[in-house]
Amino acid sequence: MNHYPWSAPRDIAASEITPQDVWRRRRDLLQAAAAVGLVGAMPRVLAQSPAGNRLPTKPGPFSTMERPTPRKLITEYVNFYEFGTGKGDPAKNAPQLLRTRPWSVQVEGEVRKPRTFDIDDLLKLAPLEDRVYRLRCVEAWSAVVPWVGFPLAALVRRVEPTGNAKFVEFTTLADPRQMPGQRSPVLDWPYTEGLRLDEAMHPLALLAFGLYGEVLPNQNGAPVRIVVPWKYGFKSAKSIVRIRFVEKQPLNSWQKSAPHEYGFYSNVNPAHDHPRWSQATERRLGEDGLFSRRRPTLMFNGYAEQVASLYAGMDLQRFY
Ligand SMILES: Nc1nc2c(c(=O)[nH]1)N[C@H]1C(S)=C(S)[C@@H](COP(=O)(O)O)O[C@H]1N2
Ligand SMILES: [Mo]
Repeated sequence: MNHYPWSAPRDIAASEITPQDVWRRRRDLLQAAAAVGLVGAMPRVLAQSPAGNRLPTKPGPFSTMERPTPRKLITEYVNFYEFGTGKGDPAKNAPQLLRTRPWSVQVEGEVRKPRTFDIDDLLKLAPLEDRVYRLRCVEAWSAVVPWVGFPLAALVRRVEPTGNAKFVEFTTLADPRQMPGQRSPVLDWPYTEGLRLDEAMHPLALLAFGLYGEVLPNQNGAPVRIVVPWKYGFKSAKSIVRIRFVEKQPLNSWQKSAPHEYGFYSNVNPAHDHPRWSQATERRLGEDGLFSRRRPTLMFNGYAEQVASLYAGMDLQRFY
């Protein structure tokens, strides 16, 4: 069903329509594209992606058939305020400053089996999948990113939430020595984000370890981040060290810094403007230029078919 006057590119569970060999070919194409991205990039980017950074993956469901944004743009036009507020700052700073091993992720709170995962154990918790998702920043730009990860639900099930677990809070590393952005109070550090438990369990929500078939570049949230494709990019916390199951709706960093601008849900909603700008359209990274058209922003970033039922009966103007 299409709720919008324009014809939306519909996401189809690719596993439903593409046999394995088509998937394989598509993945090979992605890998070739990644290689081209590397060839065209600076040596610094090459250094970030030595051979051996490849992750073993299998094709996952739900991928968009849209063309992925070039790797160079995905890795060099980035928001990661821990490394500076400029779009180029994270690519400049994070590769040298962030140490991603050893790394552990503490899973705690309202769960029967709390556990601290070493990152390399966490990586092995479920098979890694290729999933190409759109990413929509609240700043009205978007990208198509070939992520590598597995459903967040796999981790949630492993720790067995109790009946009191209603929300999940994600926390990014706090270390001003590695993260120079944390030396200024641009946000209330550490960066935190939250999801309702059923949102976290949705099969689209991803725990991501890589992109373009390789280990995540530091600036994109290494060694592990959240990806929630139907919400604005900022819901997808990077470089996380803690996942906590709680009963009360947690505050997130953006709500704390500007409560009238950012709510808890932060679903992509073209009908709900940011107080300072419209959310009706977006610019796709890589499509800049004199004649490039802005794209209409789609409800739930184009994932309405999969996620709208999570919000049935809710006033999405109020719960933004
Ligand atoms: N810890 C942390 N996570 C973060 C951010 C941040 O500043 N710090 N920025 C968010 C925003 S605003 C966006 S749009 C996405 C961007 O992810 P990408 O740059 O890897 O595409 O990361 C999100 N996760
Ligand atoms: Mo963003």
